[in-house]
Amino acid sequence: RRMVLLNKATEQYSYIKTCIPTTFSLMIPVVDLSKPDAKTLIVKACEEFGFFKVINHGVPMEAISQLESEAIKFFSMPLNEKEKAGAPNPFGYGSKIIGHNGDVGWVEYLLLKTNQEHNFSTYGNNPEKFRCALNNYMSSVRKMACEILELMAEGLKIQQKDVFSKLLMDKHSDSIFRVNHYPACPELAVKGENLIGFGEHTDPQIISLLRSNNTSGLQISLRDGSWISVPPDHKSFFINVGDSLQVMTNGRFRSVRHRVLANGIKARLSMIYFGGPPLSEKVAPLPSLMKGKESLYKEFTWFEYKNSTYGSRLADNRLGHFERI
Ligand code: GA4
Repeated sequence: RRMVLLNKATEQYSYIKTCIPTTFSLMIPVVDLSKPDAKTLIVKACEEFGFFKVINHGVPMEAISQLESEAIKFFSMPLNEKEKAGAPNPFGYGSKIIGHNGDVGWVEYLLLKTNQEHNFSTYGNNPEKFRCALNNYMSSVRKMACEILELMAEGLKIQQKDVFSKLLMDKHSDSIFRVNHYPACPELAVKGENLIGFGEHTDPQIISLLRSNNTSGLQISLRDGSWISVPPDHKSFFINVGDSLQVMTNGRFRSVRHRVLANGIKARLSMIYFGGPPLSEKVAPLPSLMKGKESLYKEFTWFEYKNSTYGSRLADNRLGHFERI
């Protein structure tokens, strides 16, 4: 009887059969931001994986744990309380449904704009505390994002150090913040299958900075299409190259395909800062990186790319549409 109920609860999600337990990869690049070789390692990691882990990131553990505890409090409220935050169209609380085109996952989440005041009065029991924790965390993570983007510019030998970072610093920067909660799903262990928490995709923005608790689940796809599990590390940040950065580097950096599998034993909580350009910004290869070569991409603004993104399915190859043949 119990199994039947549980099956009902998860049948609408896509199961994928992979080997359990997943093997953790030891090949994920680690960049120590306090070391002089950081810029070289970042460029190498962005070319090979579009993904790396950052230590000595400068975000105070205090800011991280404060936001984490506010998020845990929020997600532990009854559904009707959480729904008071409003539906995620595009900013608010969402459960199971991702985007507007039929994607679902074993996840609930909060989506927010980073440079716009939200009506926080509906966020949990102490909205002011939540708002402070969020603002504090976001400004610290944006600072790290800019440091990393400046190291990238240096590593790519671009004269203008702030070519990328200025887009995140712009007051019209279209950056997003997301908190994902993947509840533990105990029947998975019984069935010996995996359940998709967040389906495979690439991030459309420039750069994404992810921090999670110590629960596994994140996987990245390698160039050969194989998936590797990222060992969780609650003290570090994981950085993704987004589609826009792939375009700005004319394909030299790769936006990484990634996904999250639900965990049978522990809940996973992740918070991600998606650094995006202003809507009116042209997303195009930097002239100094073309070296006489043609752009691999058609011209588009972030507004145009974002529009096409929101009309797509999670797993779609969104850049394909903008490639020059
Ligand atoms: C993936 C990256 C970010 O989480 C996000 C996601 C967005 C959403 O959840 O609303 C999208 C997804 C993301 C790409 C394709 C579309 C839009 C869900 C979806 C099916 C906030 C973003 O910017 O793009």
